[in-house]
Amino acid sequence: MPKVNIYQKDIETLSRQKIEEIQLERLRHLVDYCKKNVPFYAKRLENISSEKIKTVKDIEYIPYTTKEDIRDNYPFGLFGKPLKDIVRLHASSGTTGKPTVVGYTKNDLDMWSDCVARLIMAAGVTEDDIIQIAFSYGLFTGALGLHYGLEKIGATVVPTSSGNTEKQIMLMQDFKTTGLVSTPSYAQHIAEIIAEKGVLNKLNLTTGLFGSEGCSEEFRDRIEAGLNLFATDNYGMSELIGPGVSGDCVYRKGMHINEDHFLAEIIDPKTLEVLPQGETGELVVTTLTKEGIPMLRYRTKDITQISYDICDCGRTFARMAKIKGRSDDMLKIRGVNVFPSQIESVLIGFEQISPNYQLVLTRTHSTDELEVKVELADGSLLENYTALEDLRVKIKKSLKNVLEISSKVSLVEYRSIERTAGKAQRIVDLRNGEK
Ligand code: DLL
Repeated sequence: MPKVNIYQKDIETLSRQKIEEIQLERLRHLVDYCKKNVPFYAKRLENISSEKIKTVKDIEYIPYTTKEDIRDNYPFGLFGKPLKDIVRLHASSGTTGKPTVVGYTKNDLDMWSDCVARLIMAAGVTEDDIIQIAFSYGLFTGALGLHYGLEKIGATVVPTSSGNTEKQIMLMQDFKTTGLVSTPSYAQHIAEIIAEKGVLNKLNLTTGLFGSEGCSEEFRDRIEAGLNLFATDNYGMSELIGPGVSGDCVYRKGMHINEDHFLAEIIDPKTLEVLPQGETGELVVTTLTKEGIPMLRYRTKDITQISYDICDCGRTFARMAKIKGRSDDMLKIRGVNVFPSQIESVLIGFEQISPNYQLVLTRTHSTDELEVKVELADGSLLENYTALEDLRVKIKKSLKNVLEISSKVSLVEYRSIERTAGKAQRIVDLRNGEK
């Protein structure tokens, strides 16, 4: 049987000029497609035609699309194809109200699995790998997205889904699983149980394909040590396709964006102006080839920066830095902007605590208070009040240095912060009623 070669060297090493030519052609087609097939866009783009788009930069004529636009057109109002051409639906659950529904045509599913396949090959996965998918299967795009990409390159997929950690570990041993797909926080939880059982030396893990939530480099180092594997990060979101938008190559110097399918911009989330190359801001993405629910300049709310330099791996597709946070997750505390990822980077530096933490925000007499709850790594310090207090003060000082505001630090017992098999809930904002 011929081997599938998803590493499309001819595409992944195109010159910047060629990439932009492809993007321009696809963008112009997309504008026509959206105007013809999506009444919402027909109205929005009344004064814009594809002829007006002469360079990729002319994308700036097009208004942004937001999550609210998708919600307002619930469930299928932004679809570019009738339901008879839609072969799959997924949805992401928001904190409130109706989910955001997305639809895929057959072509979309092909494109999706190609994009994921490219990223996982760049991360070092091959057809010889046995990969356990510990994302929840269902409306969430993570599990099926990775599933089809992995099958496409011929890897052996073990669809364990999330949860049932003991069984995950048993199967890892019995099947000699080489790769794990999960959120970083669930990977860390699996690592904790492996340590308790003392079975790390019985595992064959080599690669972690982690994504769907933030993970600092320091947290990644912990996971790597706990699972004895090489951890990579990949990024995506339901509205754009699911996983498959960008991912680490083995150099891990930023996640390569599949630029022939996704056109990325960075904007200032306040002024909404497009920022010059290299600056940090909100990621805005246009889906260049998606048919089911095409997105023009979708505001992701994710904060990152993009580099257009050629990577050491030879790929020319632009790379986005690890997500710093979400613009709507950014905590404004006593006038200072605080990203949970900054706090995580500080906490991870302390060996005596586990990487599980929670940020609790309260307001007393109009003043915001931040409590950082951190878990002790084990019970060894529990009776030693001097050592505990010493640790608490050290963490508090380090946080103050980085955040420039003071916070309350509470040390809590190991395992007292709830674990999830999906995305971790790190922020508890009680300032205007719990979020
Ligand atoms: O989480 C898609 C996905 C699944 C990506 C599996 C990677 C792996 P949603 O549930 O719609 O889709 O959530 C999208 O998750 O806007 C980010 O805030 C966050 N996110 C996704 N990947 C990363 C990442 C999937 N690698 C939202 N680092 C996005 C940080 C991430 N945050």
